[in-house]
Amino acid sequence: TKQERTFIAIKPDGVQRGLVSEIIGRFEKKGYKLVGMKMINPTKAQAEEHYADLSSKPFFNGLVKYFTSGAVVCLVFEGKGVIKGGRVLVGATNPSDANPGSIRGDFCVDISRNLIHGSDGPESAKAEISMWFKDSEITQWNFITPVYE
Ligand code: DAT
Ligand code: MG
Repeated sequence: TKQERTFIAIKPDGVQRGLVSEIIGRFEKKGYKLVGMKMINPTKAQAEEHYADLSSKPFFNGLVKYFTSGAVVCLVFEGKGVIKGGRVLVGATNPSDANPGSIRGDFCVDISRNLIHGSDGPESAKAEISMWFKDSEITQWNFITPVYE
């Protein structure tokens, strides 16, 4: 059966604070399968498209500026329940509400510097993966001993 996929991005503050391996490691150790990974400098147009749903918000310009302020690591993880489970690893949008043990709960304090993006549902996951990755950039590989059926 085809496994669910989600789009995760480590935002510029995550890269600059040396949290790339910590963040990828949490997803890997949970048992999600890394099938896409690249580092980019997002353009303003990409940031605006990625956050298009929020274009009417007062924080939109600041959000786009933040997202384009440095290198971002784009990731695709695959696995059972990975969209919802990935959001649990990420934690609440506002780091003040994020539980300890979550990435935002453990490593940040400011909603406008919250380290990481994770798709919030099946539609956004599909749209975000196809926005940030070409099909040829998703790499197929198999577990010899599956961590789930
Ligand atoms: P999430 O990233 O948890 O999916 P979201 O999709 O509602 O949250 O918003 C996208 C990003 O926008 C979020 O990670 C940080 C920023 N943001 C959201 N609400 C904000 C607010 N009230 N003030 C400043 N930035 C905000
Ligand atoms: Mg969101």
